[in-house]
Amino acid sequence: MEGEGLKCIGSVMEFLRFSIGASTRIQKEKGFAPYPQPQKWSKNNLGETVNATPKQKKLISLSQFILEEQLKIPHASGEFTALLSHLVYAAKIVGREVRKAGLLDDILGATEDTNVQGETQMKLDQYADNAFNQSLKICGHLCVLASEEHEAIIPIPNGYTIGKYTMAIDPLDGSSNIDTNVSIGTIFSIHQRLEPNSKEPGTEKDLLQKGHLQRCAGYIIYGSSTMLVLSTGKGVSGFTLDPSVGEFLLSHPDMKMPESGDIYSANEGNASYWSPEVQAYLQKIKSIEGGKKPKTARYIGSLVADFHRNLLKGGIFLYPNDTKSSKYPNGKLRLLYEAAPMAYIAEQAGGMAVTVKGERILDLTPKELHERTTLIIGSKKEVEEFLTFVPK
Ligand code: AHM
Ligand code: MG
Repeated sequence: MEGEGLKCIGSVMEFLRFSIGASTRIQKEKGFAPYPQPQKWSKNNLGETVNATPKQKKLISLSQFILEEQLKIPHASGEFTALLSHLVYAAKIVGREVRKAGLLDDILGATEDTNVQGETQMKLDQYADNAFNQSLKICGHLCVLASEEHEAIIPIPNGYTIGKYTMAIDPLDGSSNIDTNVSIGTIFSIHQRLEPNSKEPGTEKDLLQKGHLQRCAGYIIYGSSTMLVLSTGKGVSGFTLDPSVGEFLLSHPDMKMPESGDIYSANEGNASYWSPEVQAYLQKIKSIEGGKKPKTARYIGSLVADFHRNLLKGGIFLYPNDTKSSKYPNGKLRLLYEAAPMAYIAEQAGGMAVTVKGERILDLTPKELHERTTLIIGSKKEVEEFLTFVPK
């Protein structure tokens, strides 16, 4: 028995020796080695000997990035940095649920509730709304909160610190795509309250400020990876969630939207209900007259995903008003927590965002929390071309 055991250990050792030897041979043949290689040295243009081993990309986490940004602002209190970390915490929780949605019984599908706009609430809509609310309203840095899912403002609960910022949020944008594993997102907009030193609860007035006064705006896209794109008014940065460390890492520094682009995104099923000007514009960009190349249509139906693609590739997104239903005489998208934050990102990345009448989105003052607007947003040259169709 003992002899058998030893024989068995012997063959395992032999097998391991063979496998390691074989894998080392294969790796050598393929040009890479199983163990760290000795450092390579070369001469730089000053004739000095330097380490020529390829550098690992410097990975900056969102927290490091925000802290470094904060250091550039004299007397910054760190309040804003802390606020973002509460937002990001909730985003990670929502991202985690979105990732495993198909595996859970109680997360996909519609609830029996409708939101303030009479739209059916999906279970994941409600889940995301709760996650952001729970994390944000007690974080001590907000004086008031607004969400697409709540008719009225969400006050800070009694006993919790009242901060100097306001936040308006669409917890889960692109609801119609939730059940079909298509990219969805979260959009947020942060303003400083009107009286920054006040310790009184914030009001609706604090929220209803022009888009260009936003202190920060951004979105999280739950796509093939989870990404956070934000701007604090000094350009746009994109962070990708590394699930292995649970951190958003700077993957897209200083994002710029191409000046022009070949993509147009609109729900063209509504085209017959659009104004003659919008129809004429669409005709023009699809025209092949004089050998012109028509633009390419790409429409996901999640603003975050449609916008994100256009931010990277260049193009134009249109959600004009239509006469299809009396529900949306001024367009479907909400000014405060959809159009304005996206417009802020677009402009910070070099793009533009206007209404069908040609007004700059960031100049509009929302009159109510859930006010709707038309939205034409994208690469500068594309939006400028659209503007040539707007009646003077
Ligand atoms: P939601 O906030 O209820 O999800 O609605 C907003 C969404 C946007 O993400 C998207 O651009 C638009 O509605 C799509 O609308 P439609 O289905 O009419 O094309
Ligand atoms: Mg939405």
